[in-house]
Amino acid sequence: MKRAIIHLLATLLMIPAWPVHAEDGYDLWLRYAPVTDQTRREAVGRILREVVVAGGGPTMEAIREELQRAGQGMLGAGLVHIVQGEIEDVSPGKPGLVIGTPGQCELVNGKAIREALEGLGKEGYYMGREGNGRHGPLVIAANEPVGLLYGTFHLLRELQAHGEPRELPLRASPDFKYRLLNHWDNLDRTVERGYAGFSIWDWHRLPGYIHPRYRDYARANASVGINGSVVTNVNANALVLTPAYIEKVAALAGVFRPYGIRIYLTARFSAPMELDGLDTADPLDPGVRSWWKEKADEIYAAIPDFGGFLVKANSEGQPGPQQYGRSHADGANMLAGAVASHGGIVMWRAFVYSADIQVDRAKQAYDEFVPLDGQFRENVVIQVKNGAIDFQPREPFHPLFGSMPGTALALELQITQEYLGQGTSLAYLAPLFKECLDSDTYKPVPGSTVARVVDGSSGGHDLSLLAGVSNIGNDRNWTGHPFGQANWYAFGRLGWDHGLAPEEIADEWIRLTFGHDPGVTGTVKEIMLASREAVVEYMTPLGLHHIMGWNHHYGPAPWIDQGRPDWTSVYYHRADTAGIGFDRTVSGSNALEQYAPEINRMWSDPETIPEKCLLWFHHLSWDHRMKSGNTLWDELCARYDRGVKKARWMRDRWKGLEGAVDHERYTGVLSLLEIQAEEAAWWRNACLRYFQQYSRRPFPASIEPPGGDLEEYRNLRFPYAPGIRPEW
Ligand code: BDP
Repeated sequence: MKRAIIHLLATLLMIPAWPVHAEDGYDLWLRYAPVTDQTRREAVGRILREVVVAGGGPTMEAIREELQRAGQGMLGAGLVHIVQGEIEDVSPGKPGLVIGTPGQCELVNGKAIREALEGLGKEGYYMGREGNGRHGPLVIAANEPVGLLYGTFHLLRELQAHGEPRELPLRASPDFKYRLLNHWDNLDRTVERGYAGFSIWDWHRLPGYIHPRYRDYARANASVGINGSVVTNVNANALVLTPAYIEKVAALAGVFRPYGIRIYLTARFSAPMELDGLDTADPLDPGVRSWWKEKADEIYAAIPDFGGFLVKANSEGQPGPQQYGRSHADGANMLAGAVASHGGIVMWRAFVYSADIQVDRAKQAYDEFVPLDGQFRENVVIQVKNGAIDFQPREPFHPLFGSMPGTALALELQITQEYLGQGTSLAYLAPLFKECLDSDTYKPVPGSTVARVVDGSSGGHDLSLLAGVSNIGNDRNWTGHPFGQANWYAFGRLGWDHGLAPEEIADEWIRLTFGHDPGVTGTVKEIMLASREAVVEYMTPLGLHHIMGWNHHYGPAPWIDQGRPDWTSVYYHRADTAGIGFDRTVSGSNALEQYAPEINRMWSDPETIPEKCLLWFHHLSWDHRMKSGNTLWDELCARYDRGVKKARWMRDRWKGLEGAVDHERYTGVLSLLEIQAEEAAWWRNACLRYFQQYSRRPFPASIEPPGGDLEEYRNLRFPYAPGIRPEW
């Protein structure tokens, strides 16, 4: 009966009574769910019912389409009227929203709006009421159509999350010029470190078949401000540079273009040899140089707005200039020369280390790159991971930030959860991203945060870039774990505005994804905000790092002591009967000298270093006294145990949402949280039992005694774990 009444009401109001399709996550944060609250509905209706989108072209078309889709979803079919043209074309009455550039639209061509657009560049936008009054139509103005697209998505986000734009008038422009997803997708559709199925790029059927997903991918990215996509793995395959693949890439670029997204490729350094039989890939060889120049010309002929190349060279077995006695600068500059006249860039990765060099792995990138500062061409950016080891659950910021003032440095974050529970764990990563962005490098002066080094404001170069290793695959919900979507979302939002707080981003995402029920939003937010720290605690508390499973990186394996030393776990935790941790002070590897003196001083002292990074930099006795009064051993136990309890708490909090969240997502997330709680206990038990062999101390009575059998844990094998690198 109740259902019948709702249905009747919904028909009268012309809104669907329940989603036409199940909440399978495909729509991401662009669900445009029916607005049922009457006041909100009226507010949204006032804006979206009559809209003028001035001017034509593919981006304007995309804007119209999005508004149509949004209006239809939020208000109901047939209730939105979107016209292309000028204000007079709207009938009857006044439009609620006018969108245009000064060149396209009389209404936004006034002095005030033109002034407001100054300094906003190509991508920025202005949003306000006409004449700044309270009742005039809402206006979105920008210098270029792509700015209008961003403004439109901003408005739609506000309407979905809050029913109205909260801040008017508003001027916005992005903090980083390039905001790129890096897909580690292979041409055979496997995804390195991918936990959401196979690659979304259906290379075999491209260019003829354009999967509808490509467009939705572009929409989703544009909606959070992402403006570029590197579609291939950094462990690159030269084949993507052949004519057949260039045609496929061009087809994707065509889908992305209206959404302001440029396409980029990874360049395999040895491609001239592999594809055309050159006998060298030496970057100073004239034949090699013209090969790349011609290759770039060929790509640009097919894709005029091609973004450029991302390169992993002389790292983990990838070819590079050092094979020919040349430097990273020689290699990067050669490629940069090939794309420069087309406006392209080269992103050269600083993720380099070698087992043959007897130097702490954490120091190697700095040692190799700092001497090259100032030698890179203007269209080169050095892409640096957030930390000096490898995307661990917690890392101190990379010492390269602030140390190369003459070079543009990009920040590379990992959205895919290779080291944070992969496809089974809820770990909201905005706090991790922010922790790095907000870290003060003290170089050249206090206040030079990583964000300011990267956005160029503390160094003054304009090539600024934020990269995120994508967590997207062809799973119906894009990211495998439904909460993985929040990390994609947060990455985009921070790329646009690195001042946003993780709480704010979570709040937005939850409203867009689960609606406005305060019981739901509050609980989900609490879970999300606790999640990353929970993962750190049950995996690698107090600055431990790199103690995960071999190759697949799934689960704990602090016992790994065979194979390449810098890929073992014992290399990093250094547990022995005397204590635990990696001494990176002056008495050890002295990695601390790569940081500013202020930091070096503070972190060199176990009493003044933040405890969260303690064992990253110090080897301390098991009886070392912690701030809590505990010994180090007891504290380690307490943290591992707390992490497990937090994971269970997350699961239990979620259980409280039964009935308040749709059944499909409720049960799906619950099963994953059950798995996560079990995995948390696995981590704690395996690590504490392993370390106890060295600490030779009992588990404190305050923790749940770690169960399990160390031998059994050691013998677990996961030969087909997703995302694995089969050749390792
Ligand atoms: C490591 C991954 C490996 C990547 C490498 C990279 O395990 O699969 O190829 O990073 O960033 O964390 O190049």
